[in-house]
Amino acid sequence: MRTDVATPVRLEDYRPTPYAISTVDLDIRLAPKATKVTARIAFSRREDTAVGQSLELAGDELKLVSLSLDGSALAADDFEASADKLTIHTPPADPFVLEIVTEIDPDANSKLMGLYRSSGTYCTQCEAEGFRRITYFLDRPDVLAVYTTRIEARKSDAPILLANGNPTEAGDIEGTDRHFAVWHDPFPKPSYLFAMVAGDLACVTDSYTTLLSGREVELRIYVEHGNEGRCDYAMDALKRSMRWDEEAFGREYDLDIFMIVAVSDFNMGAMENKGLNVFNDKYVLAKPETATDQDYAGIEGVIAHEYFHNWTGDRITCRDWFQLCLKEGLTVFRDQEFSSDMRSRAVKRIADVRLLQAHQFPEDGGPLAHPVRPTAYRQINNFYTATVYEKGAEIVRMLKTYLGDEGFRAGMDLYFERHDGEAATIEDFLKSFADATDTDLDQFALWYSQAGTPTIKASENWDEAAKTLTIELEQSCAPTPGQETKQPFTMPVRFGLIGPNGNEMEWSAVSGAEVREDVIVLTEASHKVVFEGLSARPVSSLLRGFSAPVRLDDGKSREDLVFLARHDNDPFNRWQAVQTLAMQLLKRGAQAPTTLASDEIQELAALLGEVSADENFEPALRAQLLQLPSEADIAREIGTDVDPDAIKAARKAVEVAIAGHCLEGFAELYEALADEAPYSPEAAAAGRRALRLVVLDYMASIEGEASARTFAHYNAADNMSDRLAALRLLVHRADTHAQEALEDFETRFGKDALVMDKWLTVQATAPFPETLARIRTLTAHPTFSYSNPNRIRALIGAFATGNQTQFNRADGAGFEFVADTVLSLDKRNPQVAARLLSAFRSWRVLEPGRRALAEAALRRVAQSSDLSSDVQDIAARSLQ
Ligand code: B3K
Ligand code: ZN
Repeated sequence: MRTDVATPVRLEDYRPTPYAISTVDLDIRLAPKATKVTARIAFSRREDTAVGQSLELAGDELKLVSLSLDGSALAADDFEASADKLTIHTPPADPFVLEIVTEIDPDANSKLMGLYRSSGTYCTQCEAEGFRRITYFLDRPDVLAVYTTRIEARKSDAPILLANGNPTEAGDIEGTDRHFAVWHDPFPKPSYLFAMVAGDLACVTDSYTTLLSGREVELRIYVEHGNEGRCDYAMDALKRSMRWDEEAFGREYDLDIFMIVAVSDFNMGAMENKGLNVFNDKYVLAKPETATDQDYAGIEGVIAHEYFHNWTGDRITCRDWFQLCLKEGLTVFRDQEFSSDMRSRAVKRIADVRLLQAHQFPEDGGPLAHPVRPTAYRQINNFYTATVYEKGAEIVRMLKTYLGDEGFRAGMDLYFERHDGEAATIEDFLKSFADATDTDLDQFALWYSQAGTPTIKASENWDEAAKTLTIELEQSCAPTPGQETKQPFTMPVRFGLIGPNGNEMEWSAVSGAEVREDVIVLTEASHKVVFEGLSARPVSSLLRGFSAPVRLDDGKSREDLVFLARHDNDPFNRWQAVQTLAMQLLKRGAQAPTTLASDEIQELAALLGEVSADENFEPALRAQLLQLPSEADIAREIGTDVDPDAIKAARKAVEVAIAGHCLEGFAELYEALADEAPYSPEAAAAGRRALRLVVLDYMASIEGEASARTFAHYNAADNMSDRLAALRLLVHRADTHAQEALEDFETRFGKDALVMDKWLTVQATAPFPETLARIRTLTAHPTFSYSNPNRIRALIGAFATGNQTQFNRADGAGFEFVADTVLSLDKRNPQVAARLLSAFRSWRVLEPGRRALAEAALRRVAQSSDLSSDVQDIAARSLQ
């Protein structure tokens, strides 16, 4: 085991830096292997800093070329420099300028942090700690400064030179083949928001005039030459985002220009650098033949997310990395709301909850659980998690549910007013809401500090004589690493009571908890909420819209669930009722297959048949209602001694039975939904396609039904949603046409790496023992490369997170393969390696044989020498 484990950074140790920085002037002379960076940094001693206190600047793999202070070179004993630190022993008492010259090698930067090259384009990624790979700096989010950036490069290498802010100067350097550009960003920002890009890129332009003050903003999207025709949707999404932020939050854009650059090698989705967002090209490029409806929705969401960071992240940033959810949870909430307004709110909510349950619940229930605002970390890169992002967004949503629309808006307005231009904390955020609405949010704040998914256990008692309904609601939360006991949370439970005729019921009085309109506010471990004056026994609908990120165990009878599935006017809870009915069957099918009675399956099938044909629901919602819980969902619900093969068999049996029961209706629906109109990515058309594909999926589960129709669907497709869905069905059902379709796909799209990622994923997620060997073969395919994060995620990431039976193979070969990949990848790109290793996060829920094999693979990783702190941290915490 590694012994030089990094000491953790702790929230309680936070102190401001002894020196502040007012301005940073960068002069970057680009060359592929030896880029020279001159940083002139203006420091000033803070009032309470003793004169002469040393100044420590962070570095990472840096080479210092020269150093001077106020224009004079420093004597050798005035400072100490290593690759990861520069110390100035006794800085002056008065403000001073330090000029640091470093030399860096963008070509050798395989970590994709700091300045690197992607397909020849120079680009940067500085969040969280990448700026220190460019120059020595106080590289932390609470040091805000005004940046001016001059970039110089050979014209032929990099005709385009970009940085944050507005362009101020550009020109040729006479007598040379070089040119330069200067950019000035007037908004003080932390170093993690610094960015520069240089390369030979194509540019798509547009403009946006702000609603609030009529300012014209130039919009530019930069892509590799040849991709100009794939930017329309991203540009449209950007303009819609800019408008929506003005309308929904009163936030206007602030620079003269907003730029997006799409690069092909990127560790995550995108980055919100001030005025110069850098994107993984997957979230920019789209045309119907190459992008699925899900891709379009992803582009819309990520473009919006990064744009919204301009206010929640850039104008108001985080005091320290513990406050990451301050910008991420809030910005996810904002992008979710944007997409809800652009598309169907109900469908978006279901999709978001599905995502939360699929990614955040397992994290919160396993060894990697951590509070939304953690209190210690060894490697901050490992805290860009579903908990910080998705649960962080749920907390903001709860705040809105609890305080109401007006109270929420008043709190947001006060937050922007008070903290614009600052590096803030969760306390600052909550205080804005508390002050704006005169509400005590101390108990609510526990959502940020207590990890784990709470459970609400609900039980009901109907008193026919008194006509009262008593709902007992008990909350609890299981221990998580470092947190044995939990205090009760404030939980807003949105609800309704549904009468026998399907209508909402009124009551004359309610007691036992605070009830704000249709929200019961839980504050104690247990409440007995009594509704009086009801005309008949209602069926309760609790946690409407998933109003709190909890597990609800309300023990509803099958009869009541079927009633809710038919009558609840909350679309989310309708979906939830169907899911619960299906989950009960699937769980039992996996654990005790012989107890599954066919009449139970028939009941579910009848309900789904009814739902699929109900014209009152939009097609996208019907598609969600028809989709059975995934194998991973079932594993999560079972929670112990999980056998993925048994789950797969049970799911398949239920699916086939439903398909058999509904075959005629499904076939009719499939025909009726065929779209004659040309492809449109807009929500209504996407919804029809989604429903048609769910129905095709069911039909394809029946032996003999599948083949011809699915292959015809593949061949007739005029868009990627249809083509890819059909390809997946053929491959995942080992259809006779599978190989032919795979070859056809490769012939059509072999040169388009983003599309070939889909081809890799389809093969990596095929539920067969041969899959592992195929993946090994595919690692040698020309489209695959260990240096590109998208390729790794598409092939190996998809296998580890999306192939339940094969990653968790009973012989342990899946675990060994992923462990081997993590170890070799760690040397090249630790962030991507650590992310891949977190696929082991639920290893403890497996049955004993698989559990032992997963543990052995994890231990082998943990005990390897020369691990990055990223991988070391995930391995150690996974085993705790
Ligand atoms: N803020 C970036 C994520 C940076 C991740 C650094 N390891 C993208 C986003 O959430 O918008
Ligand atoms: Zn973000």
